[in-house]
Amino acid sequence: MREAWPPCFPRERPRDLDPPLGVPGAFYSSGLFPWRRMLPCRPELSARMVGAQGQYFVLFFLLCSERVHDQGDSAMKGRAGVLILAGRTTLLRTGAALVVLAASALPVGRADAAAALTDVGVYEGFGEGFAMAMVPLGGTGDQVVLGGRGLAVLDDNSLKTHKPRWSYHWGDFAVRGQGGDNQWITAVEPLRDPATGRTDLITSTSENELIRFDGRTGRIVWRRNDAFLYTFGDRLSLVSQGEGKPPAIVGEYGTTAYSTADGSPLWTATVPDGDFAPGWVTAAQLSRGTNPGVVFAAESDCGPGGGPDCTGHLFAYSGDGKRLWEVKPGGQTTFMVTGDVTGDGLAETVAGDNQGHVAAYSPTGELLWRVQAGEGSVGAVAVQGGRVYAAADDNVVAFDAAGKRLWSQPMEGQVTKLEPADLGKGGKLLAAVSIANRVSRLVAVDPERTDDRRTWQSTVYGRINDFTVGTWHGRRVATAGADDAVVHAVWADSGETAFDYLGHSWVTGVASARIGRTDAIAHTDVQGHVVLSDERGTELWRRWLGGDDEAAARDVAIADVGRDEPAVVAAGAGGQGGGVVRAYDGRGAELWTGRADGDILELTTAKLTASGPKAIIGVFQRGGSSGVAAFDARTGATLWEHLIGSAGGALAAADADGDGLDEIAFASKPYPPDTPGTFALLSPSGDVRWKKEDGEIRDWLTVSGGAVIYGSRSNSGSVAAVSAADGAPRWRTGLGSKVGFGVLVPQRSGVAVSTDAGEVALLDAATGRISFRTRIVSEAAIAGPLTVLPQAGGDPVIAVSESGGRNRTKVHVLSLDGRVLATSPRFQQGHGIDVAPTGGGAGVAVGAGLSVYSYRYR
Ligand SMILES: [Ca+2]
Ligand SMILES: [Ca+2]
Repeated sequence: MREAWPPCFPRERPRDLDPPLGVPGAFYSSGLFPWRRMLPCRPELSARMVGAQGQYFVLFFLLCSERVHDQGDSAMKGRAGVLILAGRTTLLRTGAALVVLAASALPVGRADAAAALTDVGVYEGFGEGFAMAMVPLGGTGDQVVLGGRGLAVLDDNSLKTHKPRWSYHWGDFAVRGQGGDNQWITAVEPLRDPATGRTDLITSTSENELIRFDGRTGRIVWRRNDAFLYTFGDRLSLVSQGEGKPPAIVGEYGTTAYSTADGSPLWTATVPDGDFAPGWVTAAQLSRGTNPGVVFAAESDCGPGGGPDCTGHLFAYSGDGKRLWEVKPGGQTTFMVTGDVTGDGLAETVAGDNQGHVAAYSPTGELLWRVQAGEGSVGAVAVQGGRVYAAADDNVVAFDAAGKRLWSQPMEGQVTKLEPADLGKGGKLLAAVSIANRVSRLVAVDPERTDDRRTWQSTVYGRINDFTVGTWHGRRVATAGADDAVVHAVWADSGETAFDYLGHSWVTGVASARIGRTDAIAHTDVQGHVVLSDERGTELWRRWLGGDDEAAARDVAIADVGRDEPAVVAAGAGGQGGGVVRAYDGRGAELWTGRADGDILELTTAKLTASGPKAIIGVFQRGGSSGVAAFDARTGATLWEHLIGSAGGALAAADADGDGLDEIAFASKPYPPDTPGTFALLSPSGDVRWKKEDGEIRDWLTVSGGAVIYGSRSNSGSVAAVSAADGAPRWRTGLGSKVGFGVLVPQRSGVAVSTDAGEVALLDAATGRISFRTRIVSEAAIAGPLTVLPQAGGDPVIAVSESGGRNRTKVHVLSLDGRVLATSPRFQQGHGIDVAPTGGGAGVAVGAGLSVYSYRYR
């Protein structure tokens, strides 16, 4: 029983809120973010705005979480009073009286020691790849490091099972609210320790952390949480400290070098006097021997766009912290690299600016040359084999060591990353090119060719954040992390797909059934993926539901489609404003595809004919309208489709009049606000039996005993019932806060509901009388989606997930008389989105944030 996505998400979500990095600079010139002023023209600008990222993701999350509970509902107005949740204190205001209760004084259910919910497994999500590395970390085989919303080390087995070799999330933080799916690994740098022979990982994070992980086990060697480095897109450097000494760490926007041995600060560079902020930072071989240097770029605050008079500083330090030189390059630095241009073994500093210039400086800071690469901002610079390559105006331009222009290669879009790369026959340069919103390409360039120097291109439906080149099964491979939440690996010589790995994004729906000999869990995500896994989280198969870059999967059901075994039926946005519903067999083979005239938000099944399997029913939405579509379960053919409501929608199907066929209850939300929503009952043939339009917000529906029962957001949250015959009101029971989820409990002729006040209640379906009311959540979380687990030889139990935004959550199992029988051991990350019984009622699967967790109940 789940609420559909609200109208604002994601179809009507503003395009510039697309998560996370494929964002045009315009979004950042909105005045929200101070960082933009330092970075007016960088094409990879958004990738570098940690401050912006933080705010941005909060925004994104809020949109996402609306499915579970509307933000701003923390104060819940009602007829009887106002319940305000503020920290650990609850203010209960009734009439003129204000009663203050400590949260700990509220009754909270206690788990029964005889029963338990135990961890079975998790299908882990890591979100978008921000930082990629390929490095052997121990053990056998090649490995890929995925730095996203967490860290995953992937090997050959990971491609078969989806299980990382090891992984890290922030879930073990002691601070509530840091749930792990709103934090990012921003850079990954392998560190080989000659003393132990071990390769570890130095990582920076969006939480101002530097963390050193043991590469073999993932154990944290050390962590510091005050390293203010803004290194999105993998911009950390290691600086040699001389023979026998561990290297130092420097990273962009930082001026401090940290020890790789223990994370301690070693030295801090002084930014030039005036209103300058540090930006680019990179290690550089500026002198002979084992003590190289670090080059910093600092920019003045010139406001948006920079302007021709705006200038910054380039300045260099020795690796042990002594100031070497400083220059004012003119223009505002938009990219900087160091590398040997002249062939003498020492590094030149090459910087691009917002006026299209590229300048090269000697290891001692003298200007060698300054040339024009284009009219617009220089988006990327690379140094390789005595040449300088610069990206500007959608071209890559090559210069020789003296700054003479050699050639210009059109790239079809903005180059967001350009690096030297050993691609074998593929060439020597690899570029990420942004083609359109959510479409980019990985492009191999061979500088030695004479006509079109692009040897291959590989398209990604997302923005490429980072890429790296390494070896996989003895062959060169390029792996890219992108905001489609997939790690794309292509063979470096041909550009053909080597493999991909689903980093995974927001879970949107969970369903479960025994398919073949497996207790399988199907789930969908907001990027359009449909995944079948076992209870341990081992991936059996995954498919992409979508047909273009707008694809999103919203819901999944397991249904009888007239074959020997049930099918996985998933639905969502199919692109170009249309919706798609697709059935797969137990091995992932596509059985049929159905289409709807809008994004399909939610699925159920309904018996519409006397014989044959139940039809597949979906709520679909197009613009500000929504409706119901019925599909033949054998073929996917549309049986009927009615656009009858305003946006959004909730759905339930059951035989309300006792004739053996199912009626379909439908409710849409008042949208825009103050526009009436629709509440209707449809006959099996899709005709409207009755329909009313009012301002009541119905979060979920169910049908029982000739009544349509729903959770209402009005009257401070109530559960109400109307007659299925004519829609006439039957009963209404106030619960004092939003009743976000509800599920039928046929064994008690009741409906179990969960509330934003953290309660689970069971109401009689005929009268609305409350038979129990149990508080399960003692902190700021709310009670989330719930389901009924059948128990062999006895009453079923109710499983409910807490659902507290970024607060970490648990799963509870309650008896039908409201006793808490068991509580899950694991704190999940993020918010509970959907639950499904597994193993014939022996367990429960919970979609929460980026991951799907599985528990067994005994
Ligand atoms: Ca040189
Ligand atoms: Ca009926």
